[in-house]
Amino acid sequence: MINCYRLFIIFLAFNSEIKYSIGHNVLQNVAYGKSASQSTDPSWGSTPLAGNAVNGVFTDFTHTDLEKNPWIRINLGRNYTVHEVEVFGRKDCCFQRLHDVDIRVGNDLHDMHLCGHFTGSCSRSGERIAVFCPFNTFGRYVQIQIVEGWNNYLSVAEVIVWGRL
Ligand SMILES: [Ca+2]
Repeated sequence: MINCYRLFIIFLAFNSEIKYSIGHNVLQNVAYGKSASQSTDPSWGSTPLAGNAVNGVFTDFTHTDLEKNPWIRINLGRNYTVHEVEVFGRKDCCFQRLHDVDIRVGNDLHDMHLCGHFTGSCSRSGERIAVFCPFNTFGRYVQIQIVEGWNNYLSVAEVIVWGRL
């Protein structure tokens, strides 16, 4: 039952008012519509911009250039308690490119703390990586970074950050 409810939330996550509760905490997608940046833009000058990660659309995507450790970062605009981060892979192709990621949260870009790590690669299109952060994870920035391999593109369809003030 909980899983069905969560799926319903995910499909409606474009609406920043969507909430769910863990215990007494009511959580919102605090990433929706916020500022996002990525380590590089594609060298071919196309337009898969970092903001595509937080626009509520699951059929578009972000795209870096080829790098060792590409990242995408979301500036939540203020500090939030972050409970969970969900990263959705591309649906159209290349889902295996999303692999071995660290998800970090912090108040300061020079002092980011590990929320969780996903080992391996996505096995199907549009797959969701869900990471629950340690208790009392708090921060303004959320970063997803590939930490294995030498030649990586980072593409994500959407990032949902479940948090609260
Ligand atoms: Ca998107």
